[in-house]
Amino acid sequence: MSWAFIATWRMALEGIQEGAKLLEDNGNCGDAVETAIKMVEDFPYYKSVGYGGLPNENGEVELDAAYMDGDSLSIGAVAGIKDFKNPISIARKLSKEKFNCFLVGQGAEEYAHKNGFERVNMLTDRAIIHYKNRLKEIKTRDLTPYSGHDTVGMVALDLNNSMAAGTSTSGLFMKKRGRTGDSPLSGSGFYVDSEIGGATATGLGEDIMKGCVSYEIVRLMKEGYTPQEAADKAVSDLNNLLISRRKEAGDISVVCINNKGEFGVATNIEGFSFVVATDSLSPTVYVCSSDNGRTTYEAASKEWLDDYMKTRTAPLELK
Ligand code: SD4
Repeated sequence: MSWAFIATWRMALEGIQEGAKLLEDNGNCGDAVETAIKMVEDFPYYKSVGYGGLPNENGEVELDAAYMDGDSLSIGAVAGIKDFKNPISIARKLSKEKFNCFLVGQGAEEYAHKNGFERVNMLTDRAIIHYKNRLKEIKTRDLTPYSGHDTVGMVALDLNNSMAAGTSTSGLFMKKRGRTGDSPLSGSGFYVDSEIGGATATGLGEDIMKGCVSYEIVRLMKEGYTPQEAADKAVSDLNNLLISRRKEAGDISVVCINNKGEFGVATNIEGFSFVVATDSLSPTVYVCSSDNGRTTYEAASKEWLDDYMKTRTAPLELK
């Protein structure tokens, strides 16, 4: 019997470390996912998840999150929710509902309020500085507002062979009010089936949604592909399809594990990082490269890791 825990981006490291302890002690995969994602949501220096997430073009932090139980296939999700501390917990609670399990905007906020979830103003002073600086840059240079995006997505397998997946994001910086990406959408931002495996995606939601890439990876694993083969095939097929039909493909990165605890990762960008822990691997950050539809990765160096935290927490000034 094995356990495994995987997540997108370096920002998941502390959460994966905590969740790995739970899984090692025979804890539940859903508790591991929720605990770990809450840690990412609560860390103010991550600009794309939870508290400290960057706002939409109106200066409002609108958050998306989802939770899926791989045993029952129950899904809960929120989109465009404002001023609640832990969207992942609201999504998990919604996954227990038979109806009305994906709520947006005001409806999600009313549900969260009624169920006693903690309210917090999620817009930090640091995010306001990013917002003001970006407004100035957009005026003076021809910048696309849609840069900077690091959704956290996680998949866990516990010692009872149960699996769960979760995502949480503030979506794209400077998005239109109400814009929703792939992260809360089943099959696109995440999918998990305890009898097969699970996957989660990060990148340009508008393009990830065109290929339902997380579901596709799980489907390929069911057909017998290893997690690494399934991830590479799903990402490179979608990337090539988008290029052939539309001449360009946005960023697409995925991580996945199967129900034996084997993992896979794929990306069409340079520098995608992920974190993985299993019963035979302590929590490790890897950095990926992509070459012709094949993804390779190596453990992040100490310099890379030091630089990551230094740049995230560096003082920020109004331009
Ligand atoms: C979105 N996929 O809202 C999210 C953003 C993201 O890494 O993943 N960033 O489109």
